Amino acid sequence: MSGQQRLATPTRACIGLGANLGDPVQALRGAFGALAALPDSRLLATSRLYRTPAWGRTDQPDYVNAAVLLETGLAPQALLAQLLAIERAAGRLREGETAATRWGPRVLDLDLLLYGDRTLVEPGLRVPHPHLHERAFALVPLAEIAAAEPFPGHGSVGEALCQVDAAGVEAIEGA
Ligand code: A4P
Ligand code: MG
Repeated sequence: MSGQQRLATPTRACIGLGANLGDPVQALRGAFGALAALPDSRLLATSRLYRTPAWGRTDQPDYVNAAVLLETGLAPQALLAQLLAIERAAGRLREGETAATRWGPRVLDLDLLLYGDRTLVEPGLRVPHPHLHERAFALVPLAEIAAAEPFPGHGSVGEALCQVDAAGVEAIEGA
């Protein structure tokens, strides 16, 4: 990891992790390691792992979700490319490669939830993540490590969490 590295313009970025196929706990632990090894970046905090009911499409297994807070010198698109590469390395098959469906089951999903206090609408990238404000499975782990982070349009992460129903989102003991 690049703990000693000095970043020219570091930004605090929040990443959401999710999995509900294969061995989700192992997939998320592996992803923590991969995120800690990102170039020009430093891992500031990792949340506990949470078991969460499937959101969006409920005809699929429960998910395991978590969140990470990074300090990074990577630009948003470069960071997203790194996240997609980690997903691919974990065996994530994207649409066009399989019958993966929107909000369908996956071995590893990494979402760029927040990038500092920036709002971005670019091809293939929207920040804050467009569904973050309505997803307890993302907000509960994120608030554990980054409650005070700004969430454009919603105050802070902690304030956004107060607006959702977090029933069924439970930390996994010992994970
Ligand atoms: N993309 C745009 N903005 C972003 C961003 N901020 N972060 C683009 C990450 N990706 C972003 O991603 C499709 C494309 O979105 C990417 O290639 C990237 O260019 P995807 O992961 O295949 O997304 P999707 O399934 O088509 O839809 P969506 O809404 O993006 O899926 P999510 O948000 O990944 O949600 N229930 C529980 N309990 N826990 C979960 O983790 N996850 C999902 C999938 C559904 N239900 C869930 C969970
Ligand atoms: Mg995703």
